[in-house]
Amino acid sequence: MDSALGKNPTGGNAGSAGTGIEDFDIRAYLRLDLMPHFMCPGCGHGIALRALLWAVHELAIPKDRLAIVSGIGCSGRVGAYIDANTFHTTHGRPLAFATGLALARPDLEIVVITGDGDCLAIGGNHLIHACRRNLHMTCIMLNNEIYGMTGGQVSPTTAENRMTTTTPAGNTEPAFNACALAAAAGASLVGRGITLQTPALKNLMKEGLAHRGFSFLEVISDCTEIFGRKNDLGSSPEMILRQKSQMRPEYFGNVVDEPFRPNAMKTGILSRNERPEYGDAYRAAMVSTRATASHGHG
Ligand SMILES: Cc1ncc(C[n+]2csc(CCOP(=O)(O)OP(=O)(O)O)c2C)c(N)n1
Repeated sequence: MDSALGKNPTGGNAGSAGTGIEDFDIRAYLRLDLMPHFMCPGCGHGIALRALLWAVHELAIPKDRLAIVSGIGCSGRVGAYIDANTFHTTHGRPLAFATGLALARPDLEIVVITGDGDCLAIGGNHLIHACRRNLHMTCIMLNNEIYGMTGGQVSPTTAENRMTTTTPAGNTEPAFNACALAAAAGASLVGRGITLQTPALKNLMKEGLAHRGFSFLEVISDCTEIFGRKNDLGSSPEMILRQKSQMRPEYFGNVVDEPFRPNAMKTGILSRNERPEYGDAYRAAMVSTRATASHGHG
């Protein structure tokens, strides 16, 4: 897993690495032998990948302790480019794989990379139970409002009236608010970021990684080539600036309305609910059961 650049800025020891943008070289965290990557020009998933690896760099998480679990989709494919322990699993099931991994290897920092289809459609059941259990992991859902990899079918986050391959007359289904869903299901940290603000997104990911328990982070990530084209949203710079028109950065205050632009979607940490981590509780219960059993047998 050593970097193709021949240096590993994470150093294998937390605290020994540099932690500024000036010494962050994303190439040291990527599998360069897999380049060129498969993402379309303007795809937000690449920006989200950069923010994640920047967060990993600043937290000095050793590559050997980092496990990336991803599902199927353009979002799922992103994980494979990371030079760490990576599992490219089945559609909708990365949280199920990650659950087993987190219980067997509590020493790992587990990051699940999933898409809005992967996480909320076929994988919706796994999401609500992962939120309920509160195992220590960070689930990053890249929301591009569409099934990108399979050619642009409608997803649970596609806004009403939007054009997709399967909604040629416009989408008539209401969209899920993934963050509200995760919070209601019990996720102990919930946040949302946009790819337009990469440093803020990196900071959000740092908070998610540092939080002990299940962190759910939604990243608004543009699909320029399919969703953008089908909905006449313009070039990738136009699309990414559109994020700004709908969302107000946390530092302007999520509560202020006038005269700022409409705050259709809040960003930053949306909810935090500190409670016992499932793996800790499970291991403690096993230890006390074993102690009782061995005591009982003399
Ligand atoms: C069991 C199963 N059903 C369907 C598929 C086809 N499939 C692959 S990716 C995908 C949708 C991915 O969409 P999303 O999670 O939003 O990710 P994106 O590609 O947009 O990043 C589907 C339906 C599959 N691989 N496996």
